[in-house]
Amino acid sequence: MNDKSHLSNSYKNILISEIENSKALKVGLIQLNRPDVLNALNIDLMKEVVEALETFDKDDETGCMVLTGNAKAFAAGADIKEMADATAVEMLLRDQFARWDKIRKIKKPIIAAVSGFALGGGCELAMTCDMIIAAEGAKFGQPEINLGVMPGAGGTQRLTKAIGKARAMEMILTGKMFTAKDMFIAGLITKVVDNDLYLDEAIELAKDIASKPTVAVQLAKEAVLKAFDTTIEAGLEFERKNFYLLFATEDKFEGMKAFVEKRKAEWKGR
Ligand code: DAK
Repeated sequence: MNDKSHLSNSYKNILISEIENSKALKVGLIQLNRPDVLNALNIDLMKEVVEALETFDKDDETGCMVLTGNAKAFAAGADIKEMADATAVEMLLRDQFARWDKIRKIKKPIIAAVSGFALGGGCELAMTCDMIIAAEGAKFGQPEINLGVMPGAGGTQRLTKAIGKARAMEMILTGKMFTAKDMFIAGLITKVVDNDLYLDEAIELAKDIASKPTVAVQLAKEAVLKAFDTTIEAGLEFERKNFYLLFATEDKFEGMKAFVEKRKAEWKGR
């Protein structure tokens, strides 16, 4: 599937581009673009993000995606103005979580490139990605408690699994912001880089991943994510099945043959 024609022209809250990658699949770049409100995640923006991710995911020419904001904010949370008057029933009927859940089904890796604020739903959105590259000035937090609510898009679960109970409790119960370095030490972040390098580094990482054999990348991602919601026994079974499955790909034969023949592998993506 190569039809991305509707991607660039119709969006109002995000910017989309494709980054060429010499001799490898491209990188799909999605930039949150509501700078006046620090990229607050309203319903329309999330709809566009999910649609763009799904389109890149289905596109044969794309190997990896990068999700970013701008220097001041990755995203300062869900749009508070959109939720301020909402009742429980209205929130339930909006069923926004169904859209967030779709991000979990994306097969290709997604890298969050974070600068500035990643708060509340913004921190949760970064955590739905597979890796986070952060500018050293980035600030992470789950400040929902200060609004009389609590994280609702995975914060209590993903954060706790990533950084452990003690630190997750502190973040969620105090609503305080933490630096990129704090979060790196805690294990939430892949790498902290200079403020002006966060996007370049994320794109370089994405290009590297996009140059790997596609099916192996997708099955490996799936197996790592499985570790979040299963026992070690069931997880090992799952890993083993994906491992066997890769022996059915042409890229497995090419990869091992290339090693034996001391040459670079030429991936076919199947
Ligand atoms: N929502 C709406 N507008 C926001 C916003 C937000 N989360 N964050 C900032 N803005 C707006 C401000 O209102 C302001 O707009 P104007 O007044 O100029 O019209 C503009 O962005 C600039 O913000 P500030 O003037 O406040 O900028 P500062 O640099 O002084 O402060 C700040 C930056 C990040 C410290 C501050 O803006 C702030 O505290 N923002 C709120 C952070 C926050 O509480 N975030 C958590 C929101 S609750 C769900 C999924 C997820 C969630 C809920 C449901 N479903 C799927 C159903 C998640 C919930 C949350 O994230």
